[in-house]
Amino acid sequence: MTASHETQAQAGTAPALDYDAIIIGAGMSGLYQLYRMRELGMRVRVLEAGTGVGGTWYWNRYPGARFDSESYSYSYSFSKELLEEWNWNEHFAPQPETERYLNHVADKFDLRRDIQFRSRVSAAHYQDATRSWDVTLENGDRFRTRFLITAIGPLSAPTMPRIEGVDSFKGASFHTARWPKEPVSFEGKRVAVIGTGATGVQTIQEVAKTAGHLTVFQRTPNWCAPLHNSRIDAEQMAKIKAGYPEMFKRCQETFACFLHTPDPRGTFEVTPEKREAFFEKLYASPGFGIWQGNFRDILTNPKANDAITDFVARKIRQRVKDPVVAEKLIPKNHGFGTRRVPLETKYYEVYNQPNVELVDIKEAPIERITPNGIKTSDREYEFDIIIYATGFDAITGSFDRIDIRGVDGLRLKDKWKGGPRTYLGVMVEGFPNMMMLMGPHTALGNIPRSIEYNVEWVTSLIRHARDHQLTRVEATAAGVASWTDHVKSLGVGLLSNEVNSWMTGINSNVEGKQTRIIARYSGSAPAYRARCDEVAATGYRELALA
Ligand code: NA7
Repeated sequence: MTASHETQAQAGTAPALDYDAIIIGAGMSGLYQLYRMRELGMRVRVLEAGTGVGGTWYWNRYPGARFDSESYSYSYSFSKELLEEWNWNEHFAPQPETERYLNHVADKFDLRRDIQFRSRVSAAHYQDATRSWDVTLENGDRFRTRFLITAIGPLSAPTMPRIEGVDSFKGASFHTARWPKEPVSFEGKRVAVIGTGATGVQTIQEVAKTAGHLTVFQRTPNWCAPLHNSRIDAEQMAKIKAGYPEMFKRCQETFACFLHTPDPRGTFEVTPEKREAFFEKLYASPGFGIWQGNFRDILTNPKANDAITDFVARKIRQRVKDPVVAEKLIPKNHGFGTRRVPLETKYYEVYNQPNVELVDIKEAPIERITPNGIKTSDREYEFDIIIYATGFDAITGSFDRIDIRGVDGLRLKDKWKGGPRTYLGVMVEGFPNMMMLMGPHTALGNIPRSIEYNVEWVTSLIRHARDHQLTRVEATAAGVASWTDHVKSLGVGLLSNEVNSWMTGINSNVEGKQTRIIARYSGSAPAYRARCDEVAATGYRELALA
């Protein structure tokens, strides 16, 4: 709080607001929210921990980082001009291209002048007397704002493994989500990668190209499928541009806003030959089709799931020469698609290379990181570089890392003990004037598509508040209970909710995150939008407005 706030508060006059809205985060959500808030003519500030824009695509600059969704389906769709002028070079763009894109967006719409970099928010406390939020940065600076919009990302709180000795390693070590901006050479180096999720897979296949020796420490293998990336030439890009209206319309209609949507047929409604041919076609096609465009029941019917699981296991056995290594790479504790499917480019072939070794740490657990490398129950390995691809405290983790307190000082972290409770994934009872973008219980799916909808809904709500001179906007207990129950009921019968992963809120490296929760909305994106639209159309009657 500034001195003037205190003086005004003491004098009993209305306390000054520094801003109408503060947005935390300058990733894809934060940038677009800023753009929309400016249209409302509001005083708005984005507080960003990094030194540049891009969020996920700013922090995750590890080798091999790239989209698993088609680049063009990942673009913002709100500006025709932006769509017209931006050319993607690859069907699945690498991180530097996406970071360039988001910088281009920031420049084009002159967004930077309202973004404050190197500004990590440590606390946000609601003051009911003034119907405002006091937002504190790590450096102690404080700002007062009417609305607080969190654009902090579902996968942005990286977690290091809880292994003894992590700080004792004398070589270079990096978490993939905190990768340095300077290039890191693996040429001739002894490199370790811990973690084989979507990030680990992308990292491993890239590092294996140049490392002197690469050792992969795998706790749980994942079911990976080929990405089939390729370049986009000028002619193709022109075609993609001409097809944008249709493509974005399609994304609005599909289940999770991807270009791919479940095949209406059930797995066993076709002959075994047709089924095999369909799986083959999906395996040979680019992107998430094999996961998102498969038979409609593969993620709900265990027998159907077995069929695709068996198919992908056979592929792994064909691709990996050493049958012992192949078996280690085949997941045994979950079926295909029940965790996020990493998309890969010659990932399995990496294990045929003489410079690559797979260590199954379920068989020989890591005991400690030593000054020279990694000690398992089997032996000690020496390394020059250790890469931690150990993931994130997902979905609620980025909220937990900020001291967010609502009415009567209630901590959000305490409110969400046992799992998040939200209204439409956007608001929380007891935390007035706080809106979450890509928060728990929203439709994630193809993230930019969901972001655009989320931002537009929040913008409309704030416009409504402004137009009706409302200064306090809060979810009700009944609204939260009903939405949370709805989200939970949608999760019943989904095989992915019976498996440990970041999608079910599990993180072995975080205290208190060992019990599965329903963290995500798993209904269809069109149904989510219909529900949110209905709330807006009735003048937000389900909210407590004052
Ligand atoms: P993930 O998918 O959570 O993967 C993390 C990996 O790290 C996973 O293989 C973990 O094994 C492994 N891990 C985590 N902690 C340890 C310890 N302590 N010891 C050994 N291995 C460990 O994170 P990603 O970054 O790959 O991907 C997250 C999402 O970002 C991704 O799905 C995309 O949507 C973008 P585990 O499976 O827990 O046994």
